[in-house]
Amino acid sequence: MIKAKILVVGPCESGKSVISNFLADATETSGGEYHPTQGVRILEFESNSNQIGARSSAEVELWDCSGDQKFDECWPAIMKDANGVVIVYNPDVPTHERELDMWYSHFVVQQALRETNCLIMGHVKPSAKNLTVQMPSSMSKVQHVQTNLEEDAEGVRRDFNSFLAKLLSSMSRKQDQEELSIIQ
Ligand SMILES: Nc1nc2c(ncn2[C@@H]2O[C@H](COP(=O)(O)OP(=O)(O)O)[C@@H](O)[C@H]2O)c(=O)[nH]1
Ligand SMILES: [Mg+2]
Repeated sequence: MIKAKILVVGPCESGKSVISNFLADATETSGGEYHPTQGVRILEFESNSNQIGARSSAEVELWDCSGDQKFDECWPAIMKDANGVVIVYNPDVPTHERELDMWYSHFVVQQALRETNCLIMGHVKPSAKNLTVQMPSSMSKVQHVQTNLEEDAEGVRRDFNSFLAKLLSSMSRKQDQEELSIIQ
């Protein structure tokens, strides 16, 4: 089975750990209190979702990273061999908007990943007021979804699965090309 390493990055307290737990079906034990992630947490799960016309059965490794930039020394190790990146931010926090470019440039552009290997989640918490954020022009081609676990949890899973399906098909195309180039 194909294995995908997907990083979940973005500003502190945007909801990266909550979303990662939800996608991996891990039980939430924090009881609403905020526990900042130290460095990185790795969640593994198998995905068998049925996206039309695309293969999406895979082993997924979600790397739920800390939003604290004091861990930036670990970033090269974390990024090694990553296939995809999910950037989570809170549209209600103005500083998050300014941070987006930094996360995108470090984790996507500098890793030579393509726009299609990245998904941006504007994660809406129950108290949210501001829901629309203008993406920096450098990220205008990246898929941007709004996630709301309280009101539409299955929508979050659907968005992630359709991103995963696209990611897997691009990974298997790349694998086929590499195999072909070995034979030739
Ligand atoms: N009620 C509710 N709380 C949330 C939601 N998403 C995040 N939170 C809370 O926001 C805080 C930060 O979330 P967390 O996932 O730990 O942020 P991270 O720093 O990006 O990993 C935590 O206290 C969560 O309980 C949500 O969808 N609903
Ligand atoms: Mg966290």
